[in-house]
Amino acid sequence: MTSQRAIPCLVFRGGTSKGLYFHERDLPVDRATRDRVLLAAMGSPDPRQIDGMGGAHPLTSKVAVIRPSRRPDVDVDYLFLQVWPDRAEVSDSQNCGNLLAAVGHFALEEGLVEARDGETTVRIWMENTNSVAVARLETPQGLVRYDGDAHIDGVPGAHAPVSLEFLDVAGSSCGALLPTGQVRDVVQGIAVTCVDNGMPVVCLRASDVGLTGIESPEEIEARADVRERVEALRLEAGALMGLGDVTNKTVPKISLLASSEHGGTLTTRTFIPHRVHEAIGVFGAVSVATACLLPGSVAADVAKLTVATGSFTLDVEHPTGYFSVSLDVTRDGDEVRVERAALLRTARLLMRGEVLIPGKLWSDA
Ligand code: NQM
Repeated sequence: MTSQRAIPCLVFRGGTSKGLYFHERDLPVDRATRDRVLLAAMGSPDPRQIDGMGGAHPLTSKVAVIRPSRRPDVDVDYLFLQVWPDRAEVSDSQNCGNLLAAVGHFALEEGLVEARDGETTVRIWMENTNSVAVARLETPQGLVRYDGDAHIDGVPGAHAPVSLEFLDVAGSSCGALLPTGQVRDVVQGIAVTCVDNGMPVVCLRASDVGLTGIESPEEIEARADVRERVEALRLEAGALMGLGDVTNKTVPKISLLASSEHGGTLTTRTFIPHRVHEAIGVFGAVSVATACLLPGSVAADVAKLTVATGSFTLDVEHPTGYFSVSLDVTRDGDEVRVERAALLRTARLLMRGEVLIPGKLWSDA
């Protein structure tokens, strides 16, 4: 007899993040109970998450909840939940393209989708943003392959690639690619471009908050003046973007832009929203890359891009390297449409088993 409750769970690194992956059927149906259970599984609220599986950073305190889909042409539904390390909060207000990178692997490992010999395509409904992602994985002899030659910046070594493709993520959280209706706004006296191509992001020049844009995340986090300024700007921009009071939301992200340091399109330092990302999120990178293609945007100014229509690969630099985003762009007058976004990630199954939580958290419900 144990006072703990065991919940089946897989742990994956997805892209540059790490999280717990659950079948929806294994979690409480009641939302408040589910959130209590996930907080306990991660060890929140506690900045060190010492009594749980969380890694004391938002990038390693993430959850994916997966179920077979009832939608036509979709294999599985994926709900992303951000478990705050230091607050008793679980948020579904954003999507996560990094955990998404391992959703296809989970579906195959758990028998939700049958692997083909060679390559398997998994179609994923992203519940946070009501949009579809297509993941393509290597599956020689019907087995998920993890080893390989693909490297992504922010992750040591090389692994099997997973390609991700999105056909329509514009405005998926805010309702429009340009949520304020303008390509440029002034917020707290600073020129910004608010964009949502899968992730609500506010783009501004790093120099406008007193940075060069190539500081390390630690250096930026040490600057209380910058953190306060960015948060004040975020609260105002969030309301302008139609997201309401974003005090307890993880969106919008704030991406500080500067000219490319290593030959890429431009360089970024991104608040997610209170810590500074060691790299950049997947949809964060797609949104910043998209902003670079919008004439008149702050990002286009920084990137100094002359944009036409067609297919582009933009290299978004970040603190640990760069993130390449391929975009297919069409244009109707001044209106730019991103018809397709594609990128490469890697993912790895780290553990399968059961996560244990104090039993009374669930049975008391
Ligand atoms: O933007 C961090 C991450 C993310 C989210 C964040 C992400 C995305 O790197 O799609 O992947 O911005 O909260 O996991």
